[in-house]
Amino acid sequence: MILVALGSNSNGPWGTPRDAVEEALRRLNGSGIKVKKSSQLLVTAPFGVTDQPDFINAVAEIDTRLPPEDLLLRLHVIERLAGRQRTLRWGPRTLDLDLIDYHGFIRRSVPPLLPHPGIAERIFVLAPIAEIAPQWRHPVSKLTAAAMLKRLDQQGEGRLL
Ligand code: PH2
Ligand code: MG
Ligand code: MG
Repeated sequence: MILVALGSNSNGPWGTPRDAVEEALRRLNGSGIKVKKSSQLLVTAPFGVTDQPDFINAVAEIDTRLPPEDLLLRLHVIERLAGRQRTLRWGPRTLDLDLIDYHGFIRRSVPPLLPHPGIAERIFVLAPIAEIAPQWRHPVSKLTAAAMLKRLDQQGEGRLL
């Protein structure tokens, strides 16, 4: 299973954050990539740098024979088309597309790091995965998204708005 997380919290050439995430889902589909399933769009409180607007987040399950490096390049092209400027780490962005899992590959050497290193802390990634792929398990911990969400709750982390 291949999972991509989508996020946006500022207006760009495609409109509002909601518009950007919807347009990104449309653009992901095609030339060798197929969106099999996508989650609801969620409004989420900013994580990390909290002094920025709320995000719209979603996760999509895709199908492709592109290797992870090529897939990452394709994600970056869509981010650029959406007006993404690489400025502040964790700062406001018109579109962020993160490769979360690629068939359970584990790789900590070169980008894309797999699975995405931030999954366990991020409700806005785990909740959509629990929605569209309840059977999914984290490639390292082997926990489902629901189990990982439960852990986060126990740590008193934030919640969806
Ligand atoms: N992305 C970040 C930093 N913080 N917070 C939320 N709620 N959603 C995001 O997608 C997000 C974030 C860096 O990519
Ligand atoms: Mg991100
Ligand atoms: Mg990113």
